[in-house]
Amino acid sequence: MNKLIITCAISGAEVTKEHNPAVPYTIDEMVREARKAKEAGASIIHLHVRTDDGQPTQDKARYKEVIDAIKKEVGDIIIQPSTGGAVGMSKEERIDVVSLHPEMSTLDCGSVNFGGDEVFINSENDITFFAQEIYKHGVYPELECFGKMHIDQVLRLHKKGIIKDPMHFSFVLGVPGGMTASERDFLFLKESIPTNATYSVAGIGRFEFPLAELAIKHGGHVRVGLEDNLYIEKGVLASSNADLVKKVVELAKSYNRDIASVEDTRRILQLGGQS
Ligand code: KMH
Ligand code: ZN
Repeated sequence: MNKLIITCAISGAEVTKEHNPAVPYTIDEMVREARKAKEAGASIIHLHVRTDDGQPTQDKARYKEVIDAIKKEVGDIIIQPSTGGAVGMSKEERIDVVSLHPEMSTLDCGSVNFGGDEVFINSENDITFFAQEIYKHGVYPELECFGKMHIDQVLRLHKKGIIKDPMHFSFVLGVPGGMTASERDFLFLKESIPTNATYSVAGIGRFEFPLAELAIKHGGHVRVGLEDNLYIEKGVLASSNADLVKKVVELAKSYNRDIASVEDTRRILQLGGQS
């Protein structure tokens, strides 16, 4: 089977140290978590930044400081800043980071309820705006889909030439208010994307490892991290992002899947190869 790409979502915008003390806020903490995740097997770091007291921010200068520090201290690793930010941020605020020309970024492909009154808004015009800015800056988007209708949205924008090949999807499942993460859901999404596209999965909370296992079994790729899940097993907090990555590496071994290096990941995703 093809090698397994592991993305680690080290920080997120919603989880805090009150949820799990390992959630990184400061630059040193971000570097620590990125380094340990890479050593454990991650080749992509999905990144949200925070102020030192933990507030989510899309401040470009903060992103630059964190990205530069990770590159200096961790070495070669693909950094994928979020253009999702936190619920309620403006699209101008969210997109600013792509002018730093990161190798990848996320592109959120539709709106989704986040529980209670929270709605993560991505209208069709927003997605078009984000896609145009992302490609203009030579960045490779990971297409975040919280359900089947977001895949349909991607395919419509692909037809119009707004979203380009190669397409790499991320199925983010198990968000309260989004699509669940059963095997049936997973297979439905996997079969809904073009055969020449790649995909990764991100299971939220208790869905993280069951969904990872499905992707490993079916030749897909996996994202784990404290952004998505705080626990290494029921009731036991992960002591770092690396714990979660290591658990995926063990699962991959049981399915005879080797782990993709940073260079393997660039090749598999055709990074830098947008048409
Ligand atoms: N924090 C969520 C509102 C992304 O990174 O692109 C959005 C999110 C998706 O996490
Ligand atoms: Zn994110």
